[in-house]
Amino acid sequence: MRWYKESIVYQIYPRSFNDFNGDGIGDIRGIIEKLDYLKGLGVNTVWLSPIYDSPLDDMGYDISNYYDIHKDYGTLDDFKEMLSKMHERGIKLIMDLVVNHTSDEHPWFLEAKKSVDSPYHEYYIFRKGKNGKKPNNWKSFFGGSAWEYNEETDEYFLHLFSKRQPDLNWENPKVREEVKNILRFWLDLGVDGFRCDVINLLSKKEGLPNAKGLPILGARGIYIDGPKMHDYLQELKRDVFSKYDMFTVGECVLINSKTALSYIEEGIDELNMVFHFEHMNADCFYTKWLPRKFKLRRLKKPLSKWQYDLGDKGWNSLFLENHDQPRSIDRFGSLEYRNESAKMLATYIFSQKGTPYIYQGEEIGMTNAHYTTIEQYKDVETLNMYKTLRRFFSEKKTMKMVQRASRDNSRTPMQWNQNKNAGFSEGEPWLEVNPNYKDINVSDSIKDEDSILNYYKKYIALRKKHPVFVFGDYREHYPKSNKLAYYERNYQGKKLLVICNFTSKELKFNPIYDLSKYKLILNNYQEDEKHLLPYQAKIYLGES
Ligand code: ISL
Ligand code: CA
Repeated sequence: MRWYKESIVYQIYPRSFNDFNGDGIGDIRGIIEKLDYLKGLGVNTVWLSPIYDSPLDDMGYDISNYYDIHKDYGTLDDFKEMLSKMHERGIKLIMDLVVNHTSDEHPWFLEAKKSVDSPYHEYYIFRKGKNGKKPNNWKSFFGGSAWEYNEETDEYFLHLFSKRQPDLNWENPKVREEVKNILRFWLDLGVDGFRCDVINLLSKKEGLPNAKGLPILGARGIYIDGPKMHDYLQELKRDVFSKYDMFTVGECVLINSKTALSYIEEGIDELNMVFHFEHMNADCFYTKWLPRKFKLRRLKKPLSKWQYDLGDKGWNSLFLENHDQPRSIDRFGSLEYRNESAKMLATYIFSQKGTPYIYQGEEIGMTNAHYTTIEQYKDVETLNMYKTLRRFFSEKKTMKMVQRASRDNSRTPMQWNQNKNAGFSEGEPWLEVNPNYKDINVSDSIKDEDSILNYYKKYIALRKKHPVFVFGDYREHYPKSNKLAYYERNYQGKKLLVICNFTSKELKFNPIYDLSKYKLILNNYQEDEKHLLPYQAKIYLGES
């Protein structure tokens, strides 16, 4: 099966995409309205962030009913209509599968916490405290301990994310059967695959031993890529995945390429690809909350490593943005050269070997929210971190950190046009629209020949035309440069040269090849000089 290799995925964050009924919240009918837009862009797969029933403590990554749609987004019938209209347009749909944890309002958990005798008690991970303390030293990804006290049973339960997201007990075969049923339900409706949320956290080491060393990093092998990961994934593959024409992309926190291959290597195929985050440290230390200056080498090095390590053994996923990450222009490009740098970043990331994932708004060069007061933010992680940081830093310093790192940076409503609320909603948007929508929006981008959006369209069309974009192998030049990104791709006698200037200055470089023998097939400037202009990106095609 290779269609996932030829996929160009567009991620929709439904709450912020398009509001049809004017209640300020994006919805399924809003998505249906924009399918022709997506078709026009040229994407052929959509990944939809969670739309299931949920109290929305973590904006849907806390599910209370896996078999129904949240009323904010519509009904199951709306969903079926959307899916068939996607398929009519040749667009596949992958759903978000969130099964490391549920919501604390899921009926399983409501039962589980009542009594140790409840059949659902074993669905979750409850433990007695140790000498009046928590069961172990595990930390939540959202800050603080990963344990919360449950009075009814005088125990603690595990939550690797917010305390309203209790972790499921994958040791329990009943839990695994429940998950398979959920998968079958959506696959039987015609869904084409899953993005599997924090999938490498499913297995917790027996005895739940303390993590050693740094918080979270020290959890490798304990609750990150734990001992039974392969057993669980093999079982899902055997009983479900292998029975459908579908693909999976596993979101894997703190994973390296070697461990990734143990899941995705062709022949193993427990997952088809993973999202890793090593390149997201290009401007921070392991977490966005510990910032450092962006250096191109820190972006290129991990990405190239994954290109080489996966080689022809495994398939990469290519992204710079998603609903958890601030906008890439603010991080790796330039607000001053917004148009040029957005095009350059797309050229750089999506021309590597793997499946491109475009996050909504990335294709028009949307930028960070930069709200000025904490009340404007809605994301649970942001609000938790704000409280924690405020204990150590001034309001001003804390807000600066929030403005840089918050997940709401990429969750502001999609900017469709210059009308009220950027055309996202007739009502009061659930999260404030970025005021720059007058300058940055879809409608103006469609009309402007030179827009980021039209560059994306050209780029996608090229990618579809030349198989070397999809299947070519990867070789990097000037790996040490902090200014220039340059790599080539080779396939069946064709060679692509991808050349990007990551600086705001003109840049001289030695092109290695005689460029007069190559055809310039993409350029984010009209000019074609020997040197590169600020944030210039070029792609050449020639014979190997
Ligand atoms: O976004 C992060 C921190 O700012 C990441 O650590 C993130 O929490 C991690 O990549 C897991 O993300 C996924 O699972 C979370 C959910 O909040 C994220 O939105 C989701 O992408 C829990 O389900
Ligand atoms: Ca709505």
